[in-house]
Amino acid sequence: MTTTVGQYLSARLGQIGLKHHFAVAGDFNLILLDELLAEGSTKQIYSCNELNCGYSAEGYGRANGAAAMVVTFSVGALSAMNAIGSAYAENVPVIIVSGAPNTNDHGTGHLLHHTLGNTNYGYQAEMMRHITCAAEVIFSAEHAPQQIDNAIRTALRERKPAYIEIPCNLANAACAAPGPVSSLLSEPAADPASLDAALEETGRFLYARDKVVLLVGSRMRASGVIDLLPALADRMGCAVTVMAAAKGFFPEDHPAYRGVYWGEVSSPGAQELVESADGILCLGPIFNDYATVGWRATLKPENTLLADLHGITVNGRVFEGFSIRQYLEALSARAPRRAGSAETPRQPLPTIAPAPRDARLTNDEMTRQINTLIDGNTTLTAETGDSWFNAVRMDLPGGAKVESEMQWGSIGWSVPAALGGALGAPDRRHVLMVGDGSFQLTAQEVAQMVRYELPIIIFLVNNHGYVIEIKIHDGPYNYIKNWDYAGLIAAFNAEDGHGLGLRATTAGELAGAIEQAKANTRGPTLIECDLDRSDCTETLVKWGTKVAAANGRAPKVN
Ligand code: DPX
Repeated sequence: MTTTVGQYLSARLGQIGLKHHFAVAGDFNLILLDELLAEGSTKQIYSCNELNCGYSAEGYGRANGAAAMVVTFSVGALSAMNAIGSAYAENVPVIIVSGAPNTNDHGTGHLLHHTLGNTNYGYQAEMMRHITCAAEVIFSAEHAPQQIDNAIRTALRERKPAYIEIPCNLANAACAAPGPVSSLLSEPAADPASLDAALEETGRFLYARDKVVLLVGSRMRASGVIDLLPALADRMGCAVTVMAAAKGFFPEDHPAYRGVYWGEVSSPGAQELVESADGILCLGPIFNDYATVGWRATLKPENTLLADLHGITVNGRVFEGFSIRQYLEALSARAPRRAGSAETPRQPLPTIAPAPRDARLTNDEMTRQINTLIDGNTTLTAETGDSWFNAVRMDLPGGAKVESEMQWGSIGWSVPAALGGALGAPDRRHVLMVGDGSFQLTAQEVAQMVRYELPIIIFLVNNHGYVIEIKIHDGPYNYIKNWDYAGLIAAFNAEDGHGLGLRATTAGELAGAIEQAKANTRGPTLIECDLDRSDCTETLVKWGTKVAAANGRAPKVN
């Protein structure tokens, strides 16, 4: 039984649970795209450019566990690299497939279009190796199945992107047909001795502590066991905090929830709770400069148990040979009750009083109104900028999800990522908060939301510049050309779209626009929220000052 290389790939993508793949056409991938369409396990979704294609796949992978995208050689793939860097940094398994030169052109001295103008065509794979966990360059149909499987399996296990390069004359070449998918999806069994030793050491750590707190980090998204956390918290009886990048990873209406731990810009009470605890179970954290508020919020190693995707560090020892899923599943059945921290009650978030309808729109009022829109079935995507801080200060119902990109932090990510998220989780409401500066990078992807009739509600925060940068370090480079953001939607609709572009300058206009957005089910609604440039969250100002100080440290002189 045979198939073609392209159809083999297509079948595998369907078998791992994808319903869509993202693509931008180019002559090195056209036959591959034909093969994907012919096999038909996944629907082909088109992007305006390869950067957006990558971010869309990254957003889809967050919602759906994995994603795939197809680009053309060099001009496509090199554009996609920023997004693949994002998938790497944020632990999202995105399979990036690039069309490539005909096998007969390798090693012949033939000079090809879309290349650097020299005759070694291996450079793209070399570059991709740095930002993927597996990079497979296919040179024969015979070996393609194993190479495709290796890339997909590695991506799913490592929770990182993987690269597959398919020459344009091999996409429809015959190869063996795919068998059952089990080996790609199955997790290697845990090493029982190591897991048992890790649990014993965890027990020793926990029994020796009076005040234990769970601290949930953003790498838990990749663990696939976020849903296990409430049961673990119930068993241990302790308080739970989340890091800013993991906002929404623990139900905020759960009695154990105590808010976001983010050093000096934590939710009320969360900093004292975490920093006074003598046992902090850090689950999938990323302690970078932003998360530590410029290296100020660093936890004492002797007080922490660090559980990462493939092992734990506790009491000065490293245990590996199991996944965080296997560890947390076992811990949920064995963890001792450690209720000390639960005695500290949750401190309420500052409330924002509703503004009069004719009052000038403020950042507070905008955030208050967006917060009321979010129900337990909403995914809120928050772009880099003050949108992070606005998302973090929201009071969310259980079931609400937040997506942000705090490790990679590439502005423009959120527009395509929200599109991918909406395709990956079509039954949820999708809300996006994006600043004007970020929007200008990837704005054209709203046209694809129109095309695919995705009812994403976009809050375009027009605060007239790169406000987070203004707070970190001001200069003329932080001021941007204003656009008629709401007016763009008419252009994107053209003759057949159902997008809606609205503008709010008062509290009442915003409330009216949100009602219109809820009723618009056949396309995106972009609500341009006009704010003063000086109007931002207090936490951004406080955090920005500390991060600026960390950036500004003088070089060490020996
Ligand atoms: C930059 C950032 O308007 O949001 O809330 O006004 O800050 P705020 P905007 O979207 O502005 C974003 C801007 C310019 N960062 O303040 S965060 C530097 C940067 C980056 N990514 C890329 N280029 C530059 N983060 C791709």
